[in-house]
Amino acid sequence: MKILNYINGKWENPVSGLFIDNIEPATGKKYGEIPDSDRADVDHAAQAAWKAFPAWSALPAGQRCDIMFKIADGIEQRLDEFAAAESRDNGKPVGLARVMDIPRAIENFKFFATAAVQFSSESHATGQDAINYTLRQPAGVAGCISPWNLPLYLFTWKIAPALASGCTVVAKPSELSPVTAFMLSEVCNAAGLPPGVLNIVHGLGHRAGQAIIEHPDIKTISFTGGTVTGKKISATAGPLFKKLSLELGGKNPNVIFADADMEKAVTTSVRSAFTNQGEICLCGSRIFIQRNVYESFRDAFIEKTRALKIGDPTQEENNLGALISAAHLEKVKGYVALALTEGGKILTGGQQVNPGGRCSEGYFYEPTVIEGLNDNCRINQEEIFGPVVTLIPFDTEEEVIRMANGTNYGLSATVWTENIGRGHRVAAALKCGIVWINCWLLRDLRTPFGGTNQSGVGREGGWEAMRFFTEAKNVCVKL
Ligand code: TXE
Repeated sequence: MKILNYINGKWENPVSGLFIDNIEPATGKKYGEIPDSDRADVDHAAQAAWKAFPAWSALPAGQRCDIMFKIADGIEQRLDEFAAAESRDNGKPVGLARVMDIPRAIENFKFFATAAVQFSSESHATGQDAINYTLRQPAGVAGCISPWNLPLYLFTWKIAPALASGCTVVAKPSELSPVTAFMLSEVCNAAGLPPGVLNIVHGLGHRAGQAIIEHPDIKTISFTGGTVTGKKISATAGPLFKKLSLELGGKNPNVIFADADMEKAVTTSVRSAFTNQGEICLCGSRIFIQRNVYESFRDAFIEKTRALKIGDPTQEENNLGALISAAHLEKVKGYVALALTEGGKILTGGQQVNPGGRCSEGYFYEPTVIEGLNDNCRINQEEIFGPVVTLIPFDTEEEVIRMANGTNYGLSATVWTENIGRGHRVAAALKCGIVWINCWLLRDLRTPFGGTNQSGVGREGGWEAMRFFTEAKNVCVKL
């Protein structure tokens, strides 16, 4: 399957004529090729985006809204095809792609289609002398770069608000999961999105991605990916005075107090630990359990973890599919080996899985639970981004807040308690951008989304996103 760049409403080979292999995680085998784009392709895309900008930004919001609803409908009509493609490209179970990834991509377009027509700004009367009004004008051409873990979900989470605000876009999906982005270009074209409004350039991060960050005419950048890459992007974009949104990694605490509803806490904690093979920046990878319920929670958690099925992502009964790449599998294996040297004890998992048949050379790894590590060892400080969690006992609220806040990250946290006062108090004390109390990944797209410290800069979602893709201008009129 050879996919092409989508620039100025046309599908094109990369200028270099070079392509990269696309590997299927479940089989470890090549199944397609993607453009190895470079600066020349990004420049072509930026020119197309600037040419399309005047008309798109001047289009009445209601017409932008209509086209975005057509795009949402276009994805919906091909939902099963998109789900199968996402599963094959990422390794996740097809059932998960069908109920989570693709429906959320559809919702992203519908939600921001309505934002386009609701978005407004403020005015300020200065006594009897003057009236100020704030214009929120589209920023211009936006660069959107997204990762491989939730490919279409996160790709559209940036593109939708950019288009809704009147920006045009140069977007690059991850080279590890490019197929649904290519399919999106087909849907956008069929929905009548004008040429050049959305341009999709495929390729490697250090080449095509870096070219987007460096491009002098792409001044607004929205990135989701690893913290290490986020640092590189910041270093490049800073001196160029670009407007930057960074959604990066996490090492999220999941805090279980003794008074929690244990059945719900255990069931949801298994989900927050292992959904999408643990490859979600919001996964609860450090589970803190109050000491007097530690053993009962641990035993129930292990039992439910062992019931999870790992294997061929095309088989509906499997809960976990393959990790994204051979390199990532080695990274996860490396961290489990490190855990043992740091004094950890593996309670379940810890082995690579060979499902046999067509998947015998795929990248499968057991859901793994480790105890006996202190809170500041590397395993409890660094993002593993795989199906690996640690269990850590605690005694007091103060102690668990200190440990939960004890990493360089600050993305999300989960708190399980039936004491509402404690829930609010702990949520206020946790240093992160998102706290779930007695739930996980319950999402309202109007809410601010993002992290603190090394989990990122800025917020996505709702008006946060619309304001990111627009520039505020105050106009003061003397009365
Ligand atoms: O992501 P990268 P990777 C974490 C997770 C993972 C680690 C690395 O810990 O193991 O990041 O994953 C593009 N200029 N998360 O390497 O490199 C790249 O092509 C511009 C958490 O896959 O961050 C891809 O499109 N772009 C994260 C995107 O950046 C560059 C989800 C992400 O790739 C670039 C994914 C550059 N110099 C990984 N280098 C989350 N927060 O959900 C790379 N890219």
